[in-house]
Amino acid sequence: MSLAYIALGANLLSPAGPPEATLAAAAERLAALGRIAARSSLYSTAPVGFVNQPRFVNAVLLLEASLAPRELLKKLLEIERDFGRKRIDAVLNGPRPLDLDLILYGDLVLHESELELPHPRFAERAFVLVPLNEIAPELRDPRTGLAVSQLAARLPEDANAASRIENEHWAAKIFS
Ligand code: PH2
Ligand code: MG
Ligand code: MG
Repeated sequence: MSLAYIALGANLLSPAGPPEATLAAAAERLAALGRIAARSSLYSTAPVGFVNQPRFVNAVLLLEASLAPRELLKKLLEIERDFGRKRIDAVLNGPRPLDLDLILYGDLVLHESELELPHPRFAERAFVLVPLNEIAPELRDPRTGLAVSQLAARLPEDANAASRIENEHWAAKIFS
C-alpha cells in the first residue's frame, strides 16, 4: 500500500461543470482507485507560469492505493482526458479543464522522462503547498528533508496566492 499525494487543479469548464464541480467529480473517480485518507479544502489560486488566464481552483488529497507509480500516473491521465483535457496544442502552464499531478509517492525519489517524484516544482508552488500544508504539515520532502510546514512558511507573503473557498459539491463528498 502506498501513500500518494495528488494535486488537483482546474480553471476551465469541463463536462462536469465549473472547476469546483470538476474537482469534486474527479475526487470521486480517484476514490475508485483506493482509499481517500485525507482531503484539503478547495482553494482559489493565482495562476503561476502563464499569468494571463483565469484563477485556478486547487486541492490536494491523499490516496492510499496499491497501484505502482506509473500505473497510477496512467489512471490520472485517463481521468484528465475524461474531463476534456487535450494535450495537443496546449499552452505550457496554460488553462485546463482538469490537471491531476502526482506530487509525492511515499518516500520515492524518481527521475524519469514521464515521471519525476517528488513533483519537481511542488516545493515552490503556493497552489500545492497551501492545500498540502492543511492535510500534511509534518510530511517531509524526501529530497531535502524539509517539512511541508517549513516549505509553506518560505512562500512569499501574498494573500492573493491561495484563498480557501467553500463549496457544497466538495463538502458533500465524504470519502473514507
Ligand atoms: N498549474 C500549472 C501552472 N500554473 N497555477 C495555479 N494557480 N494552479 C495550477 O494548478 C497551475 C498553475 C501547471 O500544471
Ligand atoms: Mg500541474
Ligand atoms: Mg499535470
